[in-house]
Amino acid sequence: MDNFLSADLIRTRFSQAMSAMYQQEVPQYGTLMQLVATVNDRALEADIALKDRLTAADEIDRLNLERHGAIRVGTADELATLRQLFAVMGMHPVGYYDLSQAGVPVHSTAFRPVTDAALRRNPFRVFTSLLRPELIDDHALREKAAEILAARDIFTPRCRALLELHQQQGGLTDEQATEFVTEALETFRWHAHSSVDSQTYQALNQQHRLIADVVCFTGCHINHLTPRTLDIDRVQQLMPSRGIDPKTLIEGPPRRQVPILLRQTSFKALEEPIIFQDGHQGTHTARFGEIEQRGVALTPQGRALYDRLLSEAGSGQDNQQHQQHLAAIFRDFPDDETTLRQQELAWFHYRLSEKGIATPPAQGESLETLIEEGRVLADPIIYEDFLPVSAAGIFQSNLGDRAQVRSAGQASRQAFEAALGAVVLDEMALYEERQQRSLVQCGLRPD
Ligand code: OOG
Ligand code: NI
Repeated sequence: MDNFLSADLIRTRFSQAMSAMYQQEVPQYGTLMQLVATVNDRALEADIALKDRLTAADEIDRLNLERHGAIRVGTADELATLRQLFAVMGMHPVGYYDLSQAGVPVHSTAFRPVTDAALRRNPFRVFTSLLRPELIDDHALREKAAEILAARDIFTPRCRALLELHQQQGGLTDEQATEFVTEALETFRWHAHSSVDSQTYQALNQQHRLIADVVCFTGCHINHLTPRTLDIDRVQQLMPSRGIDPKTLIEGPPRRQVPILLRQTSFKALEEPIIFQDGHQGTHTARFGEIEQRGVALTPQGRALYDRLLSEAGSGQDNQQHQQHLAAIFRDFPDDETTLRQQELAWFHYRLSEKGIATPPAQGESLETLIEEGRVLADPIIYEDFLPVSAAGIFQSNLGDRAQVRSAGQASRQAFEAALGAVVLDEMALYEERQQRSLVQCGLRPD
């Protein structure tokens, strides 16, 4: 049916509406956005080749838009309904992240677009965590949390109705999509009124800050949004000059010639006033701002090397020292596209050059020869997912001194998928498929 709005467009409208709402709710996030825009402009001025590349790829206009956000939910029903809500926007659950290993009582997935075309239009993703109440060790408190969660509905009735309509019709008209975005946004709005009394809040907060964050409100407020920066080191350095308090370390790999995976940093969550059911006033700390810089996606071999080097590098107390140390350790990770490709450490998208279109690959010609002759071009496939160690670092930076490291729970992908009502897609399989398809499109048979 042609009169339905595309999922890509609904996603774009939704991410823009979310951005506008969040900038209003958290003015410091607006300040971060401005800083990012300034640093991006300067990076483009300083690097004409980069500017040309982004212009050619049609990315300049979308440069300062958010690349991801994050939420935390409390029940299987909430997670399953979110899956339907994000599906309307062409976002599907990819990957399973177990954060209990890092002392955070949640497990997570990322709702994101999966096809080349959808990612090119708008790669907006939402990192979505489900609370694991079995990690609350006080039995009575666990029951109480379950009771509070069972009594709330984080979706508006109209949002639920539109989800049903979408299922019946197979899409939404322009008008319905507009209404859908407005209604869906309500789920992610901040509530200055907690849905519990101050005592319950304190008890849950004592167990773990995240438990209070998930259980004590009537929605699953967006807890951060994350624009793309072209120079994360620079933004990290400049944050204090704009009155922004950054987390100590930039997470992920070091700065490199060929960026890999994902580098992230954030400012620390703000202490915000809230009012409890019993009229008492208090504060809650959940919302922050983050920035990210993405590089090429790694194959399983590449990822294994990354994980090994990262754990070898360990953590640090000072960002500059940590980055130097990381850079030294990561000398063992090849840093040019040709080697990354030939050693099958990273995924690439292949396409025919003009020369290749004029003289298409013939049977028996090897990919290497075609690339050497300039008939086939290889572009890095950008990493679209998240990194559990980095995510844990972001969580931890907001849990404060009182955050005790809890006993690690067992990873429970099956339980997560049962709650979700679907299996999560395998990110490696998605990257591999995209690479294979590009080879087929070049007239090459993938091996
Ligand atoms: C999510 C933290 C993880 C990321 O970018 O790795 C994350 C949260 O605090 O809910 O957003
Ligand atoms: Ni994030």
